Order: sequence, then structure tokens, then C-alpha cells
Amino acid sequence: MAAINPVTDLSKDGDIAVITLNSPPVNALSAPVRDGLADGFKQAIADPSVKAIVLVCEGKTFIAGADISEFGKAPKGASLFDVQNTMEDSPKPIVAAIHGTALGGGLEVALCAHYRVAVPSARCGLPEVNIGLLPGAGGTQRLPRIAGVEKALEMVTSGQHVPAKQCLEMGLVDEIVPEGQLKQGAVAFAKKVLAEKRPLKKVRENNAKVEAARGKPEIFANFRKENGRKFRGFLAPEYNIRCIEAAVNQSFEDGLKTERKLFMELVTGTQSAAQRYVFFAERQAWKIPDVPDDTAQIPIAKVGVIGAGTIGGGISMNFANAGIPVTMVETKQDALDRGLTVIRKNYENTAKRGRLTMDDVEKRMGLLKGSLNLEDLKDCDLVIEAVFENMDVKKDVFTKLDSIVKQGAILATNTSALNIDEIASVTKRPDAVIGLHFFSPANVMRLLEVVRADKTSKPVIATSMATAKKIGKVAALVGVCPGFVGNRMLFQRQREAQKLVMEGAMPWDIDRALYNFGFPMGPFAMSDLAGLDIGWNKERSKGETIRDVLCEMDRRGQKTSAGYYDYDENRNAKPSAVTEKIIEDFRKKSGVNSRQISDEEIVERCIYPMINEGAKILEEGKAIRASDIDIVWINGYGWPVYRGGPMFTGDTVGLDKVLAKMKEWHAQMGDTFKPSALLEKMVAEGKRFQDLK
Ligand code: 3H9
Repeated sequence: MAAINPVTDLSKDGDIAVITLNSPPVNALSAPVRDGLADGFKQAIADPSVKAIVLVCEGKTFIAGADISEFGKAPKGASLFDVQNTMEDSPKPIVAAIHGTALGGGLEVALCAHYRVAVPSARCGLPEVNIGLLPGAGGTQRLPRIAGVEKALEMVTSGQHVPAKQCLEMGLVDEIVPEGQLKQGAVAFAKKVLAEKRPLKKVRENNAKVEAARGKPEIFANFRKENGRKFRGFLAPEYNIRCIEAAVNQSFEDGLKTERKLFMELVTGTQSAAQRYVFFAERQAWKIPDVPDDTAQIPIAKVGVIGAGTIGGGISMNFANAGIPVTMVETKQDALDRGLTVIRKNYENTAKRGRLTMDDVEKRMGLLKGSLNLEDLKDCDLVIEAVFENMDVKKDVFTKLDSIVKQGAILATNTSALNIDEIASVTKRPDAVIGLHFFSPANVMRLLEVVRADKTSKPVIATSMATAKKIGKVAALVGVCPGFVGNRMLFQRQREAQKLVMEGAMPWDIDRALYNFGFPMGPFAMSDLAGLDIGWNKERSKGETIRDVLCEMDRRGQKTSAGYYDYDENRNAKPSAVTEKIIEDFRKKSGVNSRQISDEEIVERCIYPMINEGAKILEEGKAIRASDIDIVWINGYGWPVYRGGPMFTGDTVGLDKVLAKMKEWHAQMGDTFKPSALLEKMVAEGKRFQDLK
């Protein structure tokens, strides 16, 4: 085997040249990889003893795309287009051999080979949309020429990884070769191509499928309509659609030009910068500086969950889904029965939608055992309590757990705001206590706040993070403070939203402004959905807040068809004259002269204090990095991913602008707006949150 460069080798198997890439972790198309490919193909083409060429990769995957970390930097090395042109114009057949995932630029390279073979476990996709991009190396022009327009639209706007078998059916792959025998299979296939004198197939010349869609604009109109809600706020899906339209309506060359132009717009824009940042942030969040990867872990073979209500049930489902048995403990049989019935119904609904078989449903239900006795948790490796959010109740549970559960187990609380150090203090093993804050519905929401208390041991942290990964969560490690990261910052937004109502904005104005910013729902619509009476007490209510009055009138949210909004029988919300009158009475009583408040001011007043609070959280060391805070807000609270989370938004807006507003409001309205010292320091030093290391 001859080295072309440090990441590329060229060898020969008879008259077949084999180019092997080895650029861990995912063979991304970095400058050295592009250089290696360009030189490797040129050498193989020039070698008269070579009749055909195979491209194969070492490691866990075929090329997983462009090197995302190179975007935004000065171009270096061979261009990908040179590589692709060399391949497509090669007078000798080229076979791409795919294992793992051929993604983005990786698939676009493979599409310039004349043939593609794959092992059964391989997957192909164009996931650029997930980082705010479109396939910028001909993918939008070649994919529809193979897969057809409808399938191509689906693939480029969802980023789905399509299994090899389906790729074979749609012609994206020409042959499936046995697992573990990719290289031999690809070489054998290349020999077959030579023996049978098969043509040098160029995807670009394959126009039948795009021509079939020409003159049918309804294909695109319908697709846009069907997906309007899903794509709201994002630029990339629409740009991907336009490229597929270009594939249909323009020549291949012009289509490539359109693709290039739109790609450049996206790659230089803030949405893609935000989504690329989130891609790396999600991977970074798993890394805990003082808890190295080789920290000993506690094997989790059996889990206990206390509470079978909405949250306890949801938590339990996560483990059952991952094949881990769970014992769910309740105080009363009917509560337990209800909890298990709800879980079964959830699974059955998933099965009805075709995403589980009935066999899977039974398997998962078989992993869930109900009990009325805490003693049944004694041999669990991890116990999570999801009981009523009250310190005395939690302390009582932990005192009992301490005397029941075997030594070495993890004792976790799902509290969303209480002091975990205080909870841990009632046990003789505070090192085993940690917070695992799931978000409702816990079986659906991706976020897990892992809350490290003062004495939590490193193995307990390492195990909790690994367990989060195993059950498919995105985790962020945070510290103990009221509300941790998510709810602590949410409180800022809620407070300002309420105050803005008193100053002159109506709930629907605030909801509209935040919805247009990109949240799935505004805070008042959210309160109506959750129920205004959560935490409200009829006996103690004295009509002191707008919410008190609404609840006293039995306007408790969607469930009573009235809350801040009025609801029709289909739960469509309408601004409510009743609410408006209540608000105006409150404003009169407190002598407020209401004023016009713009949507821009609403957004600033709601989110700048959150950014400021995020800076305080960093200052106090309650989050490891700014990007972890962003992960919490994107995955737990619906912050639009194309804005990168609150801290990235701060960077985008300009921290000097955020600070100036905080100072202005601090002077006008007092200490709730006190700027964070870290924010002041960063502005003074001209830094962004992304620059903090
Ligand atoms: C593109 O191709 C544009 C073209 O159309 C146009 C060109 C002109 N670049 O996810 P993992 C790193 S856009 C750089 O934990 P897994 C990742 O950060 C690209 N780095 O592993 C991590 O690093 P670390 C289109 C990358 O097994 C390590 O690799 N392609 C890239 O769970 C392992 O990653 C995509 O969007 C990259 N492209 O999943 C595919 N990919 O260890 C993006 C990964 O330091 N990648 N890294 O934290 C993926 O979806 C998954 O990584 C993959 C493996 C499924 C491949």
C-alpha cells in the first residue's frame, strides 16, 4: 500500500486500484482528505495497469460530510469540485464502497462515482439542513436524478439517514455486499463491471426523473404547504426546496450554479452559524473537565422510580425503551394502575402510528413492574424520585431510601428547583445523591439537566451522563441553584412577561412577539395549556394577581375552555375580552398609564434578562460553559435552534447592546436588572460567550 498522504493510501488488487481514506473520527472532507482524494484518483487514472478504482474508508464510517469546522475559514487544499469532476470524468469505472454513513459531502462524492455498493448496515443521507445548509456539492442536483423529486425533497429537508436496503430500492446504491466484506465485495463488483463492460454511469446525465416533474409546480406547492409548520422560521428547508426546483427546471449546470449561490447565502448567514454551533455544543456537553472519560461507572441494570404520575411514568418509559427493567412505586393501588394504564396507552398509540410493533409494546410493558412498597427498590442500581415538589416530602423519601437501597446505588431526585444539597444532607451517603431533572413529557423531551450537588461523587456523575446517553437524552451538567439553569432563566422571562402586561402589552401581544421570535408558543398560551391552577390554591386565593382572578372565575386554561384566552370547541385560542377587562382593572388599581409596547421591546425585555442571568450562572460556576446553557434552552424550552440558544443569541445581537439595555433598565426599574459582572467584563474585553474557554 502506498501512502498518498497521511490520510490516504493507494493499493492494488490485480487491475483494481483501491483508494483508502483513514481520517478519524468520521473521514470528514477536510483539506488533507480532499488533497488525498484528488491525488489518489489522478494517480490511479494515470496508471495504465489500473482498469477500475474502488474508494473505501477505514474506521467506523464512510465519509460523513464536509468538515463542519472548516466552514467560515479561508479555503485550503484541493477543492471538492475538482475531486468530483476528476471522479465523474474518469475514463475508468469508479466504485464507492459505503459502510457506516455516507452523509452530506460524503454522499455527494459517492454520487460522482459510477457505481456504489454498501453493506446492509450502511445509511446514506443529505443532512445539511440540520446545520442550516443545503448539500452544496451537487447533491441537490444529483439526488433527484436518482431518487425522484418527491423522495429527494423529503431527504434534503429532513436530513434522514436512509438504510442501505431502501437505497438499493431507489437506485442510490447498486449492490449490497455482505457485512464485514466491503472491500472484497467492492473489488468483486468492480471486476464484474469490467467483465460485463458496463457503462461509465454519470448521475448528472440521468434526466428522466427530473423531466417527469417538469411543469408540475404543484409538487412543490403541496410540499411547502404540508410542511409549513415544521419549517417555520428556518431558511434552510426552503432553500433546499428551491434547489430541487432548479434541478427540475434548469439544466444540470445551471442547477449547480443555483445550488452554489443558495449554499453560499446559507453558509455565510447567522442561522447556519447557529446550527453548526449547536452541532458541536451538543457533543461538547458530554465532556466534563474534572470527570474524565475513564472514570469508573456504576452498572445500571435495574432502575426504581418513585411516583407513577405523568412525570414518573414518562421517566420510567425512557428506561423501558432502552431495555432496562423499572420498578415503579406508588402509595396507592389506583394511582399505580392509572400510571401503568397511561403508559400502555402511550405505547399503543405509538404502535398505531407504526413506530412500534405490538410485540415491542408487550416487551416494554413487561419491563415495568408496579409496587406499593419502597422496600422493593432495595436492589436497584438507580432510584429516581418524582414525588410532590416539596422539601419535607423529598427529605422523607430520601431518609427512607437511605435505609432501604443497597450501598453503591445512585439516589436521584427529579426536583426542578429545590436545593439538592439539602436533600442529600438527610442521607448518610450524600456522594450518591444527584439531580436528574427530566422535562415533561419525560418520554418525549430530549433534555436532561443532570444536577451535581456539593458532594456528588465523580462515578455518580459519569454514570448519570452515560445513562442519559443510553436513554437517548441530550444532557447538560449543571450546579445547584434555585431553578438550576433552565427554570432559573425561565423565571426571568416569566417575570418580565407579567410586568409587560401591567405596562401595556396584552398577553397575546407578548405571545405573538415570542412566537415570531421562534418559540413554539408564548408564555401565556403555555400557561393556558399547562393549566393556570398549577400551584394555585382556592382557599388562599385573594384575587391579588391576574391569574388569581382568572382561576377564581374558573378560567383555568384550555381544560376549562378559558384562561388568558377564550377557546372554541377545537381548542383554537382567541384573545379574550374578559381577560382584557381584568388586566385593565389591575392597571387602573395600580395607577399605571399603559403605553404602546413594540414587539421588539417585548422580545428584548423578555430575553436580555435571561442572557444576563445566564452570565450570572456562568459567573457562579453553575454551568460549565455557555454552550451548555444553550443546549438546555434549545432542548428543554423550545428556543429556536436557528438562533443557537440564549447565549449564542447574545453573541449575535452583540453583548454590548445587551449590557446597555440592562444598565438602562437597572437605572429605571431597579436591581432585578443588575448587570452580571461577567457580562460587564466581557463587554469591556470585547469578548463573546463563544470565546470563553
Ligand atoms: C456538508 O457535507 C456540506 C456539503 O454538502 C457541501 C460542501 C461544499 N465535520 O456525532 P459523533 C465529529 S455539511 C467535523 O459523536 P456518532 C464530532 O464533532 C456536513 N467533525 O459520532 C465528534 O467530535 P468529538 C454534512 C465532525 O458516531 C466526532 O466527529 N454531514 C463531523 O454518534 C464523532 O461524532 C453531517 O452533517 C463533520 N462533518 O455519529 C454529518 N461529523 O469526538 C454530521 C462528526 O471531538 N455528523 N464530527 O466530539 C453526524 O451526523 C454524526 O457525527 C455521525 C456519527 C452520524 C457521522
